[in-house]
Amino acid sequence: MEAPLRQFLGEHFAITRRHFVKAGVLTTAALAGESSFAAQVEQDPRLQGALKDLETWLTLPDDFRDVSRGKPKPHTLDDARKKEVGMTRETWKLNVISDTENPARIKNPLEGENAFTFANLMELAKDHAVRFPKVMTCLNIGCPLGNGIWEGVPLREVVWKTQPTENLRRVFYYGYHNDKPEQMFRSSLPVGRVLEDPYGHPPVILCYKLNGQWLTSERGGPVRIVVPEDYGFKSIKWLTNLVLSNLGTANDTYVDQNNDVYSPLKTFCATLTAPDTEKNGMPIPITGWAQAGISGLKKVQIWISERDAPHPEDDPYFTSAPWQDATILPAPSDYGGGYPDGKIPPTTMGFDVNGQPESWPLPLSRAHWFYLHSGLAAGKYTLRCRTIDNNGAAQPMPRPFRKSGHAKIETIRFEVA
Ligand SMILES: Nc1nc2c(c(=O)[nH]1)N[C@H]1C(S)=C(S)[C@@H](COP(=O)(O)O)O[C@H]1N2
Ligand SMILES: [Mo]
Repeated sequence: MEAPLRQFLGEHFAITRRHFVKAGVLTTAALAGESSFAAQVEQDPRLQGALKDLETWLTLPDDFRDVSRGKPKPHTLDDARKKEVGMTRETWKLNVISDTENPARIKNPLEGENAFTFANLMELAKDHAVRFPKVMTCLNIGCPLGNGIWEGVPLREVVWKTQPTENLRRVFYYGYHNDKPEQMFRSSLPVGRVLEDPYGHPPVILCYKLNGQWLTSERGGPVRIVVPEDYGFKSIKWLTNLVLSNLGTANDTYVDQNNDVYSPLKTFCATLTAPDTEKNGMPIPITGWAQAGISGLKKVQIWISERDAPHPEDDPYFTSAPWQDATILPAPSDYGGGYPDGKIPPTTMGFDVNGQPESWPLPLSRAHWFYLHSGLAAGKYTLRCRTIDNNGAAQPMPRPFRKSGHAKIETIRFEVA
């Protein structure tokens, strides 16, 4: 067995053992289970290969999938044009004003000569910069776009600079879109979420770095909003305007597209290596990723059934099926993402002073998992995988509706010859 895999298994079982000891349920059976499992992995070169091929925990900034609108997409403009329209750190300007239709009372709007610059942002960063892991996921795409460590200044620091006094209920914001109103992509938040961080979530930030590197134009640089617990549509790129408003309701572009804009990240999973045509009686390796939404990630489970086996119609989410627990990969020693040595820098939220995660899987980010099935007789089969969140809800519950974010149970058909 290769050294990294051996290390991975060693780490994994050390963590499992610690968990069992803590829970006071360490038994000789559990220990025997560990070593027989390690032996199985050792004997399965396909599983070893699949584990080795898994993407690193952090995605390289250039490997994120892109969800950019605009004709042309703003990040494709040439450097001279970017400079002209404020899409460089040297020329970036943010206007923070009161909404003309639903005015909030503010004493010090930031616009024109008084607009907020990148130098102003770096000044605030000295005292207020934070960084935290977050998976970027589109509400309308069934797969995370990438997992990163986002760095920035809490948005409230800039809101306070305007000296708001009353009638401020909502903050809405948009970015550069070729100066064409019909291309604007806008998002918004209740001011309370900007001013305070509920449930242990990191703050909403004006983000300027991803994985320790300046935010690229494609990722929304020089500055984008990042909302830790929400889907991607809240994290506006090429930010240019913040509007402080007394509007009492959401006015996101996504509202007009029949989306549930009050829906934070869901917990769900899918496969990366899935069976296709398998050999009779041979072990079947399965790997995948899982997203830990606002209710965390307790388990990933898989279920393989004979293709045409009947299932009760009143159980659309297969809750009565014999699901089996998969193994969630432990924290890696190399987080990837372009960090030197794959190490997490100090003072990253969710990690301790030594760069070790305070919990695992980390909330609002991505994890990987695997399962080794011992083998099946010839026939046609269906594989499904699902997550269980920390409240015990099995995917796609507790929020199964499509327009509040993807959570459908993945279904893979395969054959054993
Ligand atoms: N200005 C602007 N910001 C935007 C978008 C956009 O089209 N324009 N797309 C949003 C959507 S719907 C998603 S899912 C995320 C995707 O982030 P990414 O392109 O960095 O992966 O960006 C969001 N921010
Ligand atoms: Mo999106």
